[in-house]
Amino acid sequence: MESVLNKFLQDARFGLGANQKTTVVLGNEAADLDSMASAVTYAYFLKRKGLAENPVPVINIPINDFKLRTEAVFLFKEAGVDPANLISVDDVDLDALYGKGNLALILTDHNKIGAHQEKYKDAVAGILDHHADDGDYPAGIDTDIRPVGSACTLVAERYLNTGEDLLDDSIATLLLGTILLDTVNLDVQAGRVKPEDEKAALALIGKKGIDREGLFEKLQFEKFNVSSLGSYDLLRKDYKEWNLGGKMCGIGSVLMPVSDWFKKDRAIVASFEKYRNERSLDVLLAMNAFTDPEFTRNLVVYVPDSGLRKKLVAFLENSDLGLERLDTSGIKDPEKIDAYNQKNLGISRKKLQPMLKDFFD
Ligand SMILES: [Mn+2]
Repeated sequence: MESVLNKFLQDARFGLGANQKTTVVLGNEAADLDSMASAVTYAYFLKRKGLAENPVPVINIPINDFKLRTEAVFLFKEAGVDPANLISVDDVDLDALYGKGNLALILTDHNKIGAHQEKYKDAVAGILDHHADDGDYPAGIDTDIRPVGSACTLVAERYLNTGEDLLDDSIATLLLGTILLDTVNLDVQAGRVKPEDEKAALALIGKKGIDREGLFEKLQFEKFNVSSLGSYDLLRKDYKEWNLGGKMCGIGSVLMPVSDWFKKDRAIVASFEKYRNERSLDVLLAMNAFTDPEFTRNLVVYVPDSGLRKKLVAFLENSDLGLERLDTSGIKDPEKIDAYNQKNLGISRKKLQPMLKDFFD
């Protein structure tokens, strides 16, 4: 499938400049699939319908972070869109556009502009969203804020109502895939789906003959498929850090067995050191969780300071975590890192953090 969206995105990028009116269609700062797919498909709709001046869809994260959203990488490719064509917030000079009075913003998948973009608030000209209405936008603008399961449902309705001629396989795949993922395949038990989502999704399936179950299963799989990511990206995909009693402590949550990770990256100690050094951490942990076939947790502890390492390891080994040492002999510099199977499955990052705080205090 070669998508019409590629040419649209290339033209939009080519036409970027501060001296012409630009309608930036912007998803939220978490930039999940819904934010990205709704911005791209809605901007294209506005363009083809002549409903906005020079609409440009913008992904609200650095483009380097796009690959961490593995389900989005999959769905855009499945829809025939080359991810290299996507326009990120780093590609657009919002300050310059705003400064020249040439910026109009249409928000999708959020209705309160992100903290970093608050200075452009009075440029918000339209909103398409399914979150609770904060009412924090200019009065009198065009909004459609309804509590449906996916912002893509609101976009799909527009195509189905007044733009069916524009609804090709690519756009239908992006919209349907996102609606299915957001509503857990329209499952009422999951509590996300609303009648509007079901109506839009079934209309897309009926018109385009898309394999609903196949698409949903692939999306669910790809969401948790981190095999394409290197150690650096695995660590940062779902990462949190804290200052605990004066020590900087970071914990990455990684959806992969430590044994697989060691096989994938034999220089994993160097990867941990690079990540730790960049963030000036004293302690870098990885909490690995996976189902194989039973739910399992592993823990990796990396502390370069040998005195601190000795104390922390003793604390963790004597805690309720239920740690069993894992073999590190297959990797480079195995003596510099500690890896465990964590038998107490009830201790997640949320629970480990206060335990560490007590230790460092
Ligand atoms: Mn959403």
